[in-house]
Amino acid sequence: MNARPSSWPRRRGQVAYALLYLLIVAGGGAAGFAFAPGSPDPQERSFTISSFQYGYDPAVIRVNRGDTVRLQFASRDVLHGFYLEAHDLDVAIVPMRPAVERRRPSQPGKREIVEEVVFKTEREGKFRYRCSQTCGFLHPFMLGELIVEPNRLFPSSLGLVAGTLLGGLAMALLKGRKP
Ligand SMILES: [Cu+2]
Repeated sequence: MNARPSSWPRRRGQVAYALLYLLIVAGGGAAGFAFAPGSPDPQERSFTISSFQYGYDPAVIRVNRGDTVRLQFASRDVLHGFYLEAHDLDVAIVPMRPAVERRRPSQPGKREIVEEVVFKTEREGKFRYRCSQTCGFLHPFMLGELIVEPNRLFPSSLGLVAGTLLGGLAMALLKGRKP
């Protein structure tokens, strides 16, 4: 009746260690999630995109998924364009004029004059923007990037990494204490 395999207590100890380890890792992830900087709520973000030969300022826009993005445009020199990948958005920017001509590539021929372009970020990822008006020699290199980050996922993964390290450290210490 009392025929437990001799490895049983040791194995139970290993299971306890594994559970403790998982707990620490999960705790790190949860802490990263809870202490994520900034508001988890979608925000309204405004940018003025200044275009010039041959680039954009800012060249990189970072927002979170769910944010409402308001874009205004300016040109410092000649006629430029702003074509944003995957957003059905193409804008013609005339120098010295705050209003731009907005086109939707999905609806050719339809144009509207607007003071700003507003959209909600629904997909995370990197979306390039580029000039759509031939503006000179280096026009093809006139590029920028809209980066839509997932809300709070990044801090959570940092927490997971920290938890994994802490867990490993705790395991090493516990093992070291055993005879
Ligand atoms: Cu250009």
